Amino acid sequence: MNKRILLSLCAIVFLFGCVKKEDAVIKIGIAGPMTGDQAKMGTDFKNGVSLAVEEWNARGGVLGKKITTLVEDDQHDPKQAVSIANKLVNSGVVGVIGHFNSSCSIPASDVYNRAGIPMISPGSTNPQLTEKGYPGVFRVCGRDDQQGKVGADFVIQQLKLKKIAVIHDKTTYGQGLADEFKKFIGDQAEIVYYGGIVQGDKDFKTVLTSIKDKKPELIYFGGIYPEGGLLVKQSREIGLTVPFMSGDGVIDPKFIEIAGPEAAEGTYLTFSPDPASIPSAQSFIEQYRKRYGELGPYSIYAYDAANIMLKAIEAAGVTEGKAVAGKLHDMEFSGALGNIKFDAKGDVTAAPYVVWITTGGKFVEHWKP
Ligand code: ABU
Repeated sequence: MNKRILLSLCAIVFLFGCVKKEDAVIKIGIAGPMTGDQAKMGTDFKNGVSLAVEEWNARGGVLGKKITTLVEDDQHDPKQAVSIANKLVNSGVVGVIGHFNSSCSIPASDVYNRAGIPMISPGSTNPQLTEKGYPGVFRVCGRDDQQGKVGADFVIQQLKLKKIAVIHDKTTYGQGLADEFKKFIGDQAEIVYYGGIVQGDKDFKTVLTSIKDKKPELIYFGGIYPEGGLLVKQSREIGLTVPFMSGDGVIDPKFIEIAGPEAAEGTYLTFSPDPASIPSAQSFIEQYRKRYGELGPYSIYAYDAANIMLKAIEAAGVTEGKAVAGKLHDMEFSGALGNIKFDAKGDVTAAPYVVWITTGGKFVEHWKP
């Protein structure tokens, strides 16, 4: 055999080996903020997905193959999100669970859509994510036009307030949620202040002092817990004692830790009902606590998102994105959160937001619309 034929044979054997190795496992991407001030959210995602994948692997995997996860950190930065989306696509993932921030999920969804890889976000609530009409984009959480309405209804119908200040963090999620809340308040109350802060800033006393002068009865914040905690803490420090209200980006124990339990007392937050009262969630809660400690707000959403993705792959009988997305659209899934069905856009058909209150250093369900 001459040298050239031998080299060609070696190349074929090498390539065949690579392909075989790629096909030996099914890869699922996990994307979110794994480092930085929102790392708690990324960690909750990773834990929830990992638990689901361990359970599937203990039952033999999916389509006869073991499942592995590739975890990527978007640092809640849209550019980084696009970069890691490309990295996940090039690494051969067949589906992605992520991202957390709407400002990351939305640009990353362009990448996954081009590659034909389905994504399920456990926690991105900005409406734009599913309004693009991508067939492979899903979320298991609700939307900000739903939670913004519940927040506004609570303030008007329950608290009967007439003067409200609205702050946001200028992000897709934060400003979007603040605008939804403001839209649903409409002319039912006076918005005495509306403005943005910069995510990552640490001193908000100047803006809080301007707000104090306007004498609002409540401050609504669209944003995430690092800034939410500081805003509440610093408002108390300048003698601004009116209640705060925010959304699902703030409902994490980190908020209470940053604000301090005394300052956080009485803060209202919109989020889904407590999984502790959902019968189908009990086994997940027990297993998660044993493995990782107390679950975060989106741990159970990440767990359900992973199970849904794997059930769709199993039902499709292949990992090809179009077939999997078709199953995601067609099937009804029974998860830890209960039954989940996606509509034509990739949103869940039911998103029951309620109002929680922070009391005694804990979050407690407070009002149901
Ligand atoms: N929904 C909570 C914050 C994440 C996001 O939608 O940006």
